[in-house]
Amino acid sequence: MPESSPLVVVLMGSKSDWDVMRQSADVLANFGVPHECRVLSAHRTPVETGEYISQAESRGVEVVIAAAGGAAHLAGVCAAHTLLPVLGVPMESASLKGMDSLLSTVQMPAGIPVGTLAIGAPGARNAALLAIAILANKRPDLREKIRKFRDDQRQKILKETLS
Ligand code: RP5
Repeated sequence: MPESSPLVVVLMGSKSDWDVMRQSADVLANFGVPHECRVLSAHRTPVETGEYISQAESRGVEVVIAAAGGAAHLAGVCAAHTLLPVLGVPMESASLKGMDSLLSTVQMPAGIPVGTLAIGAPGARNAALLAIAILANKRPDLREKIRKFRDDQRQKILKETLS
């Protein structure tokens, strides 16, 4: 996967988020979408986060995925620094099971939207699928891949047997 011209960036507040967020990367890779994964924190690297996200559009990036846990401000800070669509993934936290992350990510003030996905792994996978759906608006090949993905998923469910 070429890392030089990513269409999607997958950011996370800590390397401790990577076990979950690699699922976003895996989905993007399966669809053949060039992407870049980085650890950047709204709190621990605020200046670098602002610089990185401010330059994303000029690098050809079209969608930002941002995951964080606890006082999860990364997606909101990214949205404040770019006109690109930002998809937020709340990470499950030890103390509050991700409810803190969910509320911190979803409760954006009107005017600066973050499209917030589910807590944890389902959110990681769906953020990638939603990013792909956004890209697919102008890429018929990607739309066909989504159609095949949905059909494969449907067939798998229909073939399930219970013993
Ligand atoms: C957030 O704090 C990260 O996104 C992570 O989910 C959480 C804990 O980070 P670590 O203390 O594990 O680095 O910024």
